[in-house]
Amino acid sequence: MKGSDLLVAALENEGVERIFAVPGEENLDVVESLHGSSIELIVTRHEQAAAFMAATYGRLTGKPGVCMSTLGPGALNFSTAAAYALLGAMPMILITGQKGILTSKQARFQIVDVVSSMTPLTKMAHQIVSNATIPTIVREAFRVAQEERPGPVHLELPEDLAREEVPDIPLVPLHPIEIPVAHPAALERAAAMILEAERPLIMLGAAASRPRLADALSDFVRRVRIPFFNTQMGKGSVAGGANLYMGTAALSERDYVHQAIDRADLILSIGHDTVEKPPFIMGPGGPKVIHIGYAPATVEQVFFPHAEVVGDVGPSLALLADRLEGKVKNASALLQLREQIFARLTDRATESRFPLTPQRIVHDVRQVMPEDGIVCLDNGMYKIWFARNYRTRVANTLLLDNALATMGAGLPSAMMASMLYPERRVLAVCGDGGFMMNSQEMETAVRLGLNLVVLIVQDDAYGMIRWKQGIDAFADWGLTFGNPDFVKYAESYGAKGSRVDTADGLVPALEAAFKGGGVHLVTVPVDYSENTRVLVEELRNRVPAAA
Ligand SMILES: Cc1ncc(C[n+]2csc(CCOP(=O)(O)OP(=O)(O)O)c2C)c(N)n1
Ligand SMILES: [Mg+2]
Repeated sequence: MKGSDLLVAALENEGVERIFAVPGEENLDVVESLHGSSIELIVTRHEQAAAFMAATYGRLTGKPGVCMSTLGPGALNFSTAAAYALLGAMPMILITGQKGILTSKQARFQIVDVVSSMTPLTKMAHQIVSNATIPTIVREAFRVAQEERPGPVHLELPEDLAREEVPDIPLVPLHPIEIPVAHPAALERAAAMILEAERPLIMLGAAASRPRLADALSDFVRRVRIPFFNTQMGKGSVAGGANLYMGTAALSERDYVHQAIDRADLILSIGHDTVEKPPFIMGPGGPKVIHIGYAPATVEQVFFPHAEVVGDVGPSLALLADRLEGKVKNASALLQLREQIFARLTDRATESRFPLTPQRIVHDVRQVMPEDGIVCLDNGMYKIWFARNYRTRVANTLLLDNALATMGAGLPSAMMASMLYPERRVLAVCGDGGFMMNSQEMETAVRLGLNLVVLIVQDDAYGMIRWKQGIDAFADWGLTFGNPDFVKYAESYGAKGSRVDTADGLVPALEAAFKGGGVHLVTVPVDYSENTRVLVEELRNRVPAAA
């Protein structure tokens, strides 16, 4: 057995099913060890996509996804996705190769201090310097990546260690870990505050979307019957609570959902992670906030809770519901605002304008997606519209990144969702800018035989930045570009392609794409004049709610 065999055995011990990679020569021993293992090697066309896929595996399963690259250039291509997983709290293991550390046969060729570059982007970054430590380091890496708050861990395996013969070193067994539940005093304090509140409101944040939390969270909302809104990354976490949903805070203030937020005197913030763009701005005189989370809140200029319930969120919420069920007399105080909030959100959702309005695109996508269908967004202007207007009823059915908010993750994250849930409809929604940042992965998607539809929202521009340029009264300059013929582009990968050229053409195009199976790209032109009309002018004129 050599070092790479031991590494792969340790990964098998952790239940790893696949590794996403762009290998370099420094990884070749590991590649050979994978050959004889139960782990599938999936090569991508850019390291960024490999790591975005591994991170999304972690996000959707709660278990670390694994990706691998070579030293220097390959490892540096992991940087953005490491930050994506760190900010987004997605468990992931990044393995990179390195030149030998015992000799220096190629001097400094391709050598970058990768561990140092990964240190600020991961929960832990470590060079393996002795094969004897592989079993413990791998076990520690998975534990650290998976435990709250989850995130990426980097391991560097130099090629001479990978090649070196090792004696049979026992692997470290796994054991289940239960996180402590919140202290009774914290539960009593929170319960008292909620029972005293006149206008309570629940906010579901990013950590509310942890896969293991879905049922417990839904039970809590159903038992206490307090209306809820969510942050962008908390979207979709309550099943069956549709009549208590008040909206999504896609903007930090002045949106219609803020009519409820501004009036609330108590916000029960479940799993809020301040990596997200603020869902509302706290200030003196605003509502009281109780933070419920796996970890204590981070105190920020715009978020400073008055009480905390820290511990395993699911069981802690059950204990809180035991103290509250049937007793929250003001639970529905804010519920009457619901109808007027939704009336505003559905405005122009069916308008027959061509190019299509963003509202129409969101509306039409919802028509073709079943309840359990998964929409994965890249980053661009349409993300605000989807976060605001797309209704979700099943946890983790709208995957977006409101943490690093990087472009380029939409397609890889949808590919991962499609691999994990081949029986569900999966749609990537990308701008023409973001799609082209990782569009080469169309080849990977076709090669893997995925069923996946990619919708490109086409405005021939970096639309979101162009919009902000306009808001800030800069001249409309410099942010447009040309595009390939997307239909031909898709076809050149062996995928299918279609173009929407009428206002009513999106639903049939998406239906046909899903029914046809395989990888299918649909491009739809968008009329982004709605960005300013609604998100600036209309909301500017909205009368803020009196507290
Ligand atoms: C990797 C990366 N580069 C730049 C940005 C800044 N940025 C945010 S949105 C955006 C424009 C996105 O353009 P596109 O994908 O075409 O979507 P649109 O806004 O036009 O719908 C840019 C450049 C970013 N978030 N991530
Ligand atoms: Mg664009």
